[in-house]
Amino acid sequence: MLDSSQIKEQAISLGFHKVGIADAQFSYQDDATANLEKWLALGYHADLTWMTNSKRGFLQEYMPGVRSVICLALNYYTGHQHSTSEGYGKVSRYGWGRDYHKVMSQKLKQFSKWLEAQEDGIQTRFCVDTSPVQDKVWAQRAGIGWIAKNSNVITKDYGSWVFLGEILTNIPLTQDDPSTQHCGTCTRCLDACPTQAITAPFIVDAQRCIAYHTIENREPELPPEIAENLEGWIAGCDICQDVCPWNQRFAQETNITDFQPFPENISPKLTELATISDQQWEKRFQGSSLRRIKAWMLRRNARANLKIREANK
Ligand code: B12
Ligand code: SF4
Ligand code: SF4
Repeated sequence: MLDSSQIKEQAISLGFHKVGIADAQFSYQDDATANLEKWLALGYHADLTWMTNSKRGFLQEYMPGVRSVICLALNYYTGHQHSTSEGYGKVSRYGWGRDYHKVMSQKLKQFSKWLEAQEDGIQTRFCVDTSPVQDKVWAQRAGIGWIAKNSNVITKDYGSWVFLGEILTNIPLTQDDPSTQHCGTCTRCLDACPTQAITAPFIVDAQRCIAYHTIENREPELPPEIAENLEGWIAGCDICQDVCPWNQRFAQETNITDFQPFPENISPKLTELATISDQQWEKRFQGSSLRRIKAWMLRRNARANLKIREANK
């Protein structure tokens, strides 16, 4: 039988920064499924209707016969800092470099092929972000890190600057111990969130979150209570991670060159983005995860920042 340690060695040799294994049986109705249902009932998913896919709480529905979940993480921290200069916008770190879905999928695909070649009958399915799978919940169960009060998974080696993915497989494997929680009495992220989107420890309401509004909101204008509190963000928001003591102490520069920022993404000029044409956008964001923010949304986000800065002068 294939050994878990062989699998972990292969993951590290493919360039993953962390790997852990969870037993897929965890997916039967438990706290995480119940929490997801409560979160959805409160409407905290805003317009993200794909979050209601019933498979998300039941892994067996997504991959019948799944026995193990191999969880993987890629460190994306690059050491650059967000601009605080007047007239410049802020892009969250996840969006600085090449699209992480592409970078991680490529590695996951290679890993799956290797795994399937080890023994007859091994089946795999890989996921990163877009599948109806709770990436953070599985990462916590596999010992990668804990779901923190800001709702991100924090690792002891890299802080929360990690992207998460999984390989689901039909083979039984030795599982790791789940991570324990290390937020303690800290509340820095809750206190720092400018829109009070962390409604209680561990719970984020997307309707109040700047990341949701700058990336996912498809309305022509942002709600006033969000627009007034953008603080320069035009693509995502890193505030609740930047203030986290774990990130301040344990972030490490990544060795993945694809995650180094496209130079124009670190401190984009707000007036440039407010008038960016569809053609300019097409050229500028090739291969970037910021493509999810269409040209008109980027113009909207930049204009909202300029408007509030003008009003506050
Ligand atoms: C929907 C989504 C969003 C939404 C909602 C955020 C959220 N916290 O759910 C929005 C658009 C706002 C968002 C923003 C961001 N996202 Co996002 N997002 C997701 C997605 C697709 C699903 C997350 C999910 O399942 N949410 C549902 C809730 C219920 O789950 P949860 O937050 O894990 O909550 C758990 C507990 O906290 C608790 N709990 C939660 N609600 C409740 C309610 C009650 C009553 C109780 C008792 C308990 C409880 O139970 C849950 C399970 O046990 C995942 C990818 C994936 N497929 O998993 C990426 C993902 C979470 N996002 C990611 C990132 C990077 C971000 C941003 C940092 C991007 C940015 N810089 O702008 C921000 C962070 C905002 C924040 N503080 O959470 C990464 C996180 C990596 C990491 N280290 O954790 C993920 C994992 C993508 C990836 N594959 O790497 N995201
Ligand atoms: S990403 Fe920004 S708006 Fe969303 S919870 Fe964190 S600090 Fe609040
Ligand atoms: S800022 Fe404090 S409470 Fe928030 S995630 Fe970090 S350690 Fe946890």
